[in-house]
Amino acid sequence: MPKRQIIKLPDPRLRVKSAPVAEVTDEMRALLDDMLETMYAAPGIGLAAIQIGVPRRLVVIDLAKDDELRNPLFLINPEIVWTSDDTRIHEEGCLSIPEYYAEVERPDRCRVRFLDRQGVAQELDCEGLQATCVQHEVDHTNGVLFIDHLSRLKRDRVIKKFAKAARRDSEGSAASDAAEPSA
Ligand code: GNR
Ligand code: NI
Repeated sequence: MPKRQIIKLPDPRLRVKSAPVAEVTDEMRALLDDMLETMYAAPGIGLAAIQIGVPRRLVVIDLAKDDELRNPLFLINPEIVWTSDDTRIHEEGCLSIPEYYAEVERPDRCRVRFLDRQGVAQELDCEGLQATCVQHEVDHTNGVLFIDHLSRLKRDRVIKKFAKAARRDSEGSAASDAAEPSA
């Protein structure tokens, strides 16, 4: 089960709407296992397939703390079918937007409908951190990032910062390529 590379802002693939999975096959289960390993290694509490560049509606979540047993949740074709009117504010981060954190207000509770690893339809009522995480991941399957829930000023500032860093990185590698043509 190899670990995969996590794509980062401003990679345009993060804005793609992922396609539903037609059937839960061994290939899909292998992909879920890769996602889980990638998420644990990062480390993170959730990961959507698009974050490893695969535009499929697949999500893994594990909210267990370091000293607790692993408790992975696999969501295939997740769909939020109900949200509460009451909200909560949580400081969110994203493995695709490293080292940036901001408070996001979302419904405190939600119900998510999905297929499990065996392809069986399930519904799960979520609240608190689990509800926040499920909504964050379902957003990813729709090409939506947590920064889209911030003010335009804050969002534009983050996007600019990451675009600039990406430019700097590519210029840096171009410069070192030129400096060491034989390497
Ligand atoms: O690891 C993660 N932590 C987190 C914290 C608050 C709200 C959402 C998250 S999800 C994030 C991993 C990630 O980027 N998933 O898409
Ligand atoms: Ni994320």
